[in-house]
Amino acid sequence: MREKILEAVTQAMPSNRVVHTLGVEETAISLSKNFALNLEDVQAAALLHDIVKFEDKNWLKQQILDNYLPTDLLEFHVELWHSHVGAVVAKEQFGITDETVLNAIRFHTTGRDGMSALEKVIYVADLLEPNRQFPGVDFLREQVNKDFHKGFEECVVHSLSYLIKKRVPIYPDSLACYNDVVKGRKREE
Ligand code: DGI
Ligand code: FE
Ligand code: FE
Repeated sequence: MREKILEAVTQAMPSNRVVHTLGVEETAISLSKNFALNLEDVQAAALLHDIVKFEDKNWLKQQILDNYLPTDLLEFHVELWHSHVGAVVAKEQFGITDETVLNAIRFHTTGRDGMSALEKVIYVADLLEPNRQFPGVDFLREQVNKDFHKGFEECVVHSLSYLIKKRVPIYPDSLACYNDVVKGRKREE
């Protein structure tokens, strides 16, 4: 299964983004040691998370409409579309039926209220995989390695602060994710 997915990933994106995807896999596997997660689930979610990121904008839009995905996505930046459409493709083209894996793909860009352990692992791995470089990334890596829950909170705060600084509209799930973490809930089990 991993080989089949990896071949599709290689076809679907430029080589630097394949490197990003493999970095997410490696980081997600390492982070998953904080939880009792199934290795194949972690690999499938990590390798497929950006599977449609480089598809045409109109195709993505059509997938949102055809599959009854939340249409409010269309009022937000196109960057938010690939995660929801990616979950559909993971199910239809790769036969992934486990909702935990599909949700990790679906919510990897925004997060959401009440994220599962796998959702958090993929969200954090996407932000902190070894090829990511931005001011503060090493601090976030340290935090996550010291205490995953605290580190996850720092990652969410970083992402929201970045969006606010850029003054881009924030999707409701991103806000719900932020509110959830600052309320200090731990519902990943
Ligand atoms: O696909 P990747 O580049 O690996 O990373 P991603 O899927 O986490 O994020 C893609 C982009 O989406 C990233 O630049 C931040 C942006 N983003 C995340 N949440 C929101 C958002 N953009 C807007 N406008 N609103 C959001 O709520
Ligand atoms: Fe993504
Ligand atoms: Fe990614």
